[in-house]
Amino acid sequence: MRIRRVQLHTLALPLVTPFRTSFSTQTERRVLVMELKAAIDGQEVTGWAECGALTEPVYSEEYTEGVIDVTARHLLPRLVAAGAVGPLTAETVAEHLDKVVGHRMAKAALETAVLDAQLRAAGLSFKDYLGVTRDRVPSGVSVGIQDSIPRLLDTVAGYLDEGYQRIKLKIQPGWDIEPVRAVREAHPDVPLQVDANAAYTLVDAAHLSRLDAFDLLLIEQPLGEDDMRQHAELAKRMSTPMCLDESVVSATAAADAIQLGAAQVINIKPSRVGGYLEARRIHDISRAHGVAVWCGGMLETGIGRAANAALAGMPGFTLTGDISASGRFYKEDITEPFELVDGHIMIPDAPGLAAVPDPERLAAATVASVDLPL
Ligand code: NPQ
Ligand code: MG
Repeated sequence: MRIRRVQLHTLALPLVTPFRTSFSTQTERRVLVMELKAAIDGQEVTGWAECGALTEPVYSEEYTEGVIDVTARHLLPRLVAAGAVGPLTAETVAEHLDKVVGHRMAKAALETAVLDAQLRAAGLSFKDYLGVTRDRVPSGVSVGIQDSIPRLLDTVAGYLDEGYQRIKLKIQPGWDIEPVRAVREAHPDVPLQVDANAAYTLVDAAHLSRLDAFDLLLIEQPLGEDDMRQHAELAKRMSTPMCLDESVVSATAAADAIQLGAAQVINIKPSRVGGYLEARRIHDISRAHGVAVWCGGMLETGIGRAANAALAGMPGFTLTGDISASGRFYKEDITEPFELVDGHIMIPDAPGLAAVPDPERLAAATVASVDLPL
């Protein structure tokens, strides 16, 4: 393929309700959407992708302005140069970019847009590319920190009425035991898990082990991104399965976490690990070790939600993911909205990986666009 044009659009999408976690309170999602035009076997095709990075480096070290800069200066020039001398396919992108250290969310957006263009040119759906046989996946929801427990109970009840199959509660010091107890007492049988976004340290082990009383599916990322050994230590002191998110940035990190006993479950986010191909590698390694995985979310628009639904259709995704309906976060998505169907999200089977954004909605949400020099 020959890359013809790459644009990065910055979109501002208001959230239906503020989303509060231990690291931020978001009222708007500012997201980068990549539009990549390429010539493939004589066809002019457009590949779409979105980048998981937030505007601030508070979930991970990457942030939107940094993604634009590293893509323009260091990633795209290498890809174009590689395409000029040899085969450029989605499967070769990571190798062409491996001299650039880190910047996984930026790399993921490029690899994903190339993969989307490639699949469109081939008339192949991402579902078929992955060999997925399911037509839908169960849908879970991530519930932010609320102002009060009654407010939390109302919010959870609303999501259960909508049909969500699993509830994830954000926790942090001062908002953990009591909110979880209240939800468990109100819903004795609901599949329930918590996510701390690295808000605790090993000093909190005894306190965190009090969560063992609530029959949780898992506790997600209680400790720091770099605290792999400490997660293994904490896992010995809790009966609740340990799940890693921020710490698992690659297949190698996944293998380390499993070997060390730091993860009994892994939250797979394609953007966090450098793309869907590395995400598949983590799926395969985890499955080989009998470690369950599920698909995490970065408040994707329909572009990323479509691809995540296909990935979550793979056999090793045995736990319900954070692939919610578009309406969980957005009053109006930029693609055809994803709706819950009996608590499930349907897996798209159209050619390509991403859902194509509606041009009017895309333009309406776009606050800035850069045309990257080739
Ligand atoms: C997580 N996702 O699992 C992340 C955290 C998160 C659904 O909880 C803008 C973009 C704001 C991505 C806030 C969920 C975000 C964000 C929180 C991701 O840890
Ligand atoms: Mg998480």
